[in-house]
Amino acid sequence: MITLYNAARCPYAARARIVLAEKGIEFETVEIDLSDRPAWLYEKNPAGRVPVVEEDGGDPLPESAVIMEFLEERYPEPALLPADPADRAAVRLLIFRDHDLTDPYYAFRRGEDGAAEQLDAALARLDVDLYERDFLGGAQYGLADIAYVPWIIRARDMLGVNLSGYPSLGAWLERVEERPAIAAEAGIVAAL
Ligand SMILES: N[C@@H](CCC(=O)N[C@@H](CS)C(=O)NCC(=O)O)C(=O)O
Repeated sequence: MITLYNAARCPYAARARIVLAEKGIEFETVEIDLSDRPAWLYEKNPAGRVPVVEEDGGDPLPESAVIMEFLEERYPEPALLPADPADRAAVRLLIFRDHDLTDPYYAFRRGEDGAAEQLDAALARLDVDLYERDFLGGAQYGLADIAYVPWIIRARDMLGVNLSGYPSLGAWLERVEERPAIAAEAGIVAAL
C-alpha cells in the first residue's frame, strides 16, 4: 500500500494523484493543512512540502518529478514514458524546465508587474509545441502532460486565464480532460 501526503490545492501533489489514478494504484491519502502543517511532515520531507509518497515499510519520497518516475518504474503499466530513450529524455527535459511555466504562473498569481506578459509567452510556447504534436511528450499521452496540466487547469479555473488565444493548448486540454484521471483533477480544482 502507498500513502500519499497530499494537499488538494497543490499542483505538485496533483502530479502524484494523476499518475496513481492512471495506473490504478490503490493508495491512502493523508491530507495536510499547509497553513498549519504537522511537525512530523519535516521528518518525511525536510522541506516540509507535499507531495510525499511512502510505501509500507519504505522511506518517504518527496519531489513530484521523482515521485512520478518512481511510480512509473514501480508500476510500469500502463507506460507513461515513451519507449525510445531520446523521447524519454525529451519528456524529462520538459519536466526539468517546468519553471518556464510555473515561474510566470506564480508571478501572475501574485499580481507582479509584467507577469501577464510572461505567462502569455509561456502559454504561447506550449501552444506552438502542441500545434506540432498531440501531446507534450510526443504522439502519446504521458508524464510530460501530467507534469504540466495541473497548472493549466488552475490557470483557467482559478486565475481566470482565457485559453481561447492558445487553440492548440486548449484542444490538448480538452483531449486530456477526457481521461478520468485528469477530469478528477479538474473536479478537485472546481471544489477548492
Ligand atoms: N519541488 C516540489 C515542490 C512542492 C511544493 O512546493 N509544494 C507546496 C504546495 S503546492 C508546499 O508544500 N508548500 C509548502 C511550503 O512551501 O512551505 C515538488 O515538485 O514536489
